[in-house]
Amino acid sequence: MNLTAPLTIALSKGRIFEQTLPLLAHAGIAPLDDPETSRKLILETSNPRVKFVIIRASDVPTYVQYGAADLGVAGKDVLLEHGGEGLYEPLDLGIARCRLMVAGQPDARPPTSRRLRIATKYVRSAERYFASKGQQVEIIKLYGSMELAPLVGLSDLIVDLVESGNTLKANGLVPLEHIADISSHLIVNRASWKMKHEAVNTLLACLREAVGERDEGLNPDSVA
Ligand code: PRT
Ligand code: MG
Repeated sequence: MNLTAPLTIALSKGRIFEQTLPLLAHAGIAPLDDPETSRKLILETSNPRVKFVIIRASDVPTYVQYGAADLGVAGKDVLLEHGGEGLYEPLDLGIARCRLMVAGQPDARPPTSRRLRIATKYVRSAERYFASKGQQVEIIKLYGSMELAPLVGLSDLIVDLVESGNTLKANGLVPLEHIADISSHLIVNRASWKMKHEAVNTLLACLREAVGERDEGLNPDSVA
């Protein structure tokens, strides 16, 4: 793929990196190092005009917002918390799928003398969700292991991502309410979108095609 400008793409290690690679491969872009074994935070790729920066999943929108990366891949959960300022979200990559849910103990009764306590990393999404139901709640911000909170009496409920449901089950919790379906999106810095429009568009078109072909392969009607 011939690009008219250099592009920096922000990615996080783990599932987003692994599931974005096949899509980038469609554009002929492959990393020259494996981020799981290399300590490098900037990775060169098979396209000399493209490099990856490897950062925490929740930092991806910030890097792209400030133009430290032209593009990035971020979960909708992370984008909802970030707010999306300075970003375009032109393509749902349909990867790293899960659901944002309310969960709790199966037998828990709501408190009578205080507001419901919700432990979560997803403060904005949780606030918005309970406000939309007209429910006054107390949100307790955590950075991880939300499943523990109801077990030790820190909160009544949690708001967390659920994929297989195994993590909830292992901790005696059940999914209670569905807030949103989550997948990862391609995000683009607004200035890069204008200044590097041709290069960004070339890559975007290629990724859109890769997503389309993958989803066609998933559609049983398309099987000859
Ligand atoms: O780990 P770190 O704090 O660095 O960041 P992160 O957890 O945000 O990054 P990462 O790589 O774990 O997740 C990146 C993105 O993947 C998230 O922002 C989501 O959009 C998406 N994703 C998809 C998930 C899951 N599935 C998922 N299952 N992110 C996290 N989980 C966790 C979930 O929080 C829970 O603890 O897995 C557990 C539930 O999984 P099940 O299968 O037991 O239900
Ligand atoms: Mg994680």
